[in-house]
Amino acid sequence: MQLQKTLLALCLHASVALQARGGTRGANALQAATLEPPTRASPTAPVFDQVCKETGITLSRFMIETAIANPELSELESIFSSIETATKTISNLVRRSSLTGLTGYLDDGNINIQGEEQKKLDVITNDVLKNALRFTGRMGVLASEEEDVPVEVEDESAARYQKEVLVEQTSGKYVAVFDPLDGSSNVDAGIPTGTIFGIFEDNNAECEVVEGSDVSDECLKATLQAGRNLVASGYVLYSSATHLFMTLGAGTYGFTYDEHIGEFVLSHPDVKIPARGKIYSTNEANRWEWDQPLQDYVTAIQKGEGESQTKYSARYIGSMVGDVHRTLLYGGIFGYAADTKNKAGKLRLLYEAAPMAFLVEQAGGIATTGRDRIMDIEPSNVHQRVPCILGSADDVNELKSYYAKTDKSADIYQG
Ligand code: FBP
Repeated sequence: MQLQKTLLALCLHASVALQARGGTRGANALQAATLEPPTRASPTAPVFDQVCKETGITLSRFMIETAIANPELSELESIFSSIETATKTISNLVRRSSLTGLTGYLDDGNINIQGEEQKKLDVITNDVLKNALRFTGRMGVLASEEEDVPVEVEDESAARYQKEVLVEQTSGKYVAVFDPLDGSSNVDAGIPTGTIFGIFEDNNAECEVVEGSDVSDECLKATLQAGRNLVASGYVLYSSATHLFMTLGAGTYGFTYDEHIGEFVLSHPDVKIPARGKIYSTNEANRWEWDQPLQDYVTAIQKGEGESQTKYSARYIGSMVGDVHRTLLYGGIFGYAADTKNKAGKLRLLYEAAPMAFLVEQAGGIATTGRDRIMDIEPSNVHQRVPCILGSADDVNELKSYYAKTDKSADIYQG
């Protein structure tokens, strides 16, 4: 209850700030939320008694206040600052790519572990984010869509400064999982793309660098964690505006990049996904290869024969970040289901589905395979795929009701 009061207080202050900056969104956020019961203790939401009318609440200030309210999360401040710097750089690289020759594929036609030919921007954005996270000195392991195996980050600070103990660690190192440029198949056409990230705690001290050998089991264990263990996740959307949406487990917050001051500024406090929407978003070209329950559900909402008796409209960008962002704000349902070709769907559990599921759940929505909660799935492989369907609670529950009427053994995805 105290958390709700604090969040409401936060929204109130944020809405004051927004009104000062001419936005009205805050007012709508003052609704009670039905959050999934957290598996980790929720942090205390930051409170902003005063807001500078010119600056608003920047992401840096949001994280400073979060660290004051939750000292055990203080290291997330530098981690988010590194993500902010990296994604501002990526936003610039993507925006100017047609001018700087950064469109297209790598000259050597490198294929990543997904079997996809890597774009120039896939590799460059991966390096930008990887380096920014490494330089925080807080990371133990990094796992990326563009890295075949998790990258162990060696702590060279002692060697660099010839000092035994340098940085007092209030908690163990962290693990970052990320998709540096989601939807990169769209980037050369100027279609929205994004970066997706998730942060886990890595209390696994045995994760040591072993020169020339494969990734140690300890480091894999540190990386292969279920979504419910995430301490933070978010995405950055590179589109008509650059938005950063994030959660620390106490609601979902949206920031918009203000080029004038070079800061992400709070524009969507305490995001609440509408309980039901009128939009479905999926690659319908796969429809005939889907499970029957999914085909029946989509037919019903297309014909206006679903629970709401409303004819749904279709929207599909083909970049998960873009489709999830719209779904968070407008409501409805987004998904990349299993089909007879992709028996586990297409989206990757660790650095696409789980981080997005955390955000959606914290905004009052649901994320499922059709049967199971995405956040509870234990990954067994860094690049493992999972059917991912998420969105408004009423819409996703309606879809789940179609699966519930059938036996799991008939499903394409057997988990
Ligand atoms: P990457 O671009 O990071 O590989 O992500 C996969 C993705 O592009 C998602 O963003 C998107 O939802 C999906 O694949 C689109 O797949 P399809 O082209 O088969 O509809």
